[in-house]
This record gives sequence, C-alpha cells and structure tokens, in this order.
Amino acid sequence: MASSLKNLSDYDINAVPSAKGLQFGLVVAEWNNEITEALANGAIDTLLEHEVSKEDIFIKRVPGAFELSLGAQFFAEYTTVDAIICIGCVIEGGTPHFEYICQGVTQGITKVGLDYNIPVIFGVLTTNNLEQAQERAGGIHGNKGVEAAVTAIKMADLQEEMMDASEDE
Ligand code: DLZ
Repeated sequence: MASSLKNLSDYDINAVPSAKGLQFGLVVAEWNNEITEALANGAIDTLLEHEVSKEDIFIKRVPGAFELSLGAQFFAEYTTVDAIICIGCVIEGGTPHFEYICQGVTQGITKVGLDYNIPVIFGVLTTNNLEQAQERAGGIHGNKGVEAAVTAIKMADLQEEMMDASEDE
C-alpha cells in the first residue's frame, strides 16, 4: 500500500473525488520553463479529468520558484480559488543558490497555506540535474504536476467536508 503511493501519477482515478464546481489557481515559474510547462499541463489535464471546468482554472506565471509563494499569496488574497498549485523546478548548480531558493519556496508556500487556511500545493521539483527533472515531468517517474493536482483536489475536498461538518454542529 505504502509503495503504491510513491508515484501518484499512476493513481486510481476512482479514488479521487470529483472536483466539479471547485476553482484552482496555478502559479507557474518561468525558470526551466520546458519542465514547468510540462508539469503545468499535467496538472491542468488532471483537473479537467476530475470535472473541473476550464473556466475554473486560473494560471499565472512568475519569474522563478522563489516568487511562487507571493504568487500563491496573491491568489489567496485576491481571488476565490479553493486551492492553489505551485509549479516550479529548481536545478542544483555549483553555488548555494539552490539551497536558498528551495528553503525560501518551501517555507513560503507552507506559510501561505497556513496563514490563509487554503490548500497550497508544492509542485516544485528540486533535482540535481535536468535529466532528473525530465524524468519527473512526463518521463519514467511520471509527471509530478499530475500528483500536485490530485493532492490539490483531495485537500480542497477535505476542507469542504470539514467545513460542512463544522456548520452542521
Ligand atoms: C536565480 C535562479 C537560479 C540560479 N536557479 C533557479 C532555478 O533552478 N529554478 C528557478 O525556478 N529559479 C531559479 N532562479 C531564480 C529565482 O527563483 C528567482 O526568480 C530570482 O532569484 C529572483 O528573485
């Protein structure tokens, strides 16, 4: 069971609730855009497969992964989306830049979700090289954008369920 969860790209479509009527914001980093666009397409296709209407998917681009948190915060602050998917790809170089960006975006995305009480999903690849990124953006390790979308749907559904339950109390 645990191993079946390692690659959500091969997930059981029936185990994911319908996302009909929900709205999703995608923040996509432009750095390594060959990878991030493949991830974004994976996420969009997955949302559509789960009955999200095209009009309910909002896409905004930011320069790099470091800007994803603020992009997510703009969605949380200025829109009515039910969940936000952050898509990026940070590839390790020869300087400590990699660590700073990864740390910044991880903490930033977590903070927006907690501050705004909204699912903010970490669809960011952090890889040693371009090949590893390609393997996870539609290659042998699946498409992590698909996994991010599945996670977003599940979290939005969970939030709805818990909000409904609290209103019934
Ligand atoms: C500067 C930089 C570097 C070196 N590498 C990446 C990367 O691999 N992936 C990515 O998304 N962004 C990178 N950036 C840009 C930063 O995320 C950010 O856009 C700039 O530092 C400006 O704040």
